[in-house]
Amino acid sequence: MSQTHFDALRDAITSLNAATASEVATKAIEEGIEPVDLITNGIRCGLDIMGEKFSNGDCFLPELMLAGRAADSAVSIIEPALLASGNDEEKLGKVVIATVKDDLHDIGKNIVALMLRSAGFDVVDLGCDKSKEEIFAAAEEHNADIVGLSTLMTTCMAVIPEFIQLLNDKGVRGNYKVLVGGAPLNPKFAEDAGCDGYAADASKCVDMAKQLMGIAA
Ligand code: B12
Repeated sequence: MSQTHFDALRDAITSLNAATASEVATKAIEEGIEPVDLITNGIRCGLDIMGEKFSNGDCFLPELMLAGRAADSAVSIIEPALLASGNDEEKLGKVVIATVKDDLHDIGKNIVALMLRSAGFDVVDLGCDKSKEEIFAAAEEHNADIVGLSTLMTTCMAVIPEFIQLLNDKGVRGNYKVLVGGAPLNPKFAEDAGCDGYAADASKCVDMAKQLMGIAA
């Protein structure tokens, strides 16, 4: 029963146990549970609970780090299954993706990159803590169709309108579609910042990226 796997994965993350998270993910994949559902209903639930505890002062940075590691270990088990179930024939477009400057949160961005690859996009993942200048240079170098920006920190959100401004200043705004996501963002923020799209999770990001490329989702 898939709910049992989701709950077990969530609990492995909230109990900070990377080995159990890997075991549960392995078993679930062997039993044919959808990789995307494991991410949404297991991993993300566990990390949301940890975020809530952190906000309430019921856990601290070391616990968040261990929960992040447990999530990473489950994602690394799920990754091959997700890629194997995807489209590796047709390239739908090139995406340069990064977490913005001063933000080290990369679990969600990595999942987004993975899902885009699985859908058939060519993805250049720059990692985290990347300045608008570094992201712009990579977009130019790789001739990107889409630039994906991620942030989980309210203090880092300003990089997004600044990046759009940089594209305008360079006279290349029309060359790129800018797609953004991460917990503190929302469609209004994205629109006000001058972005082309916002997505709340990795599946919606794939749909939005296809839409931006003029491909039916
Ligand atoms: C794990 C975690 C950490 C780990 C990160 C490990 C890692 N490698 O990423 C560590 C321990 C390093 C960490 C550190 C800190 N953290 Co932290 N962290 C979290 C936590 C618990 C989970 C984040 C996560 O991975 N979620 C799971 C993934 C799957 O979800 P996601 O990231 O939202 O991604 C999905 C969508 O948003 C979307 N998406 C994401 N990116 C993109 C990009 C695009 C283009 C698109 C379209 C979509 C998209 O799709 C993803 C997949 O579906 C959150 C709480 C929370 N509920 O989010 C706090 C949280 C983000 N952290 C927080 C804080 C405060 C910190 C610290 C400042 C703590 C401190 N005192 O030092 C530091 C900051 C370090 C830094 N400079 O970045 C706050 C941020 C508050 C705020 N709004 O600014 C949160 C919200 C906790 C809280 N409730 O207070 N953290």
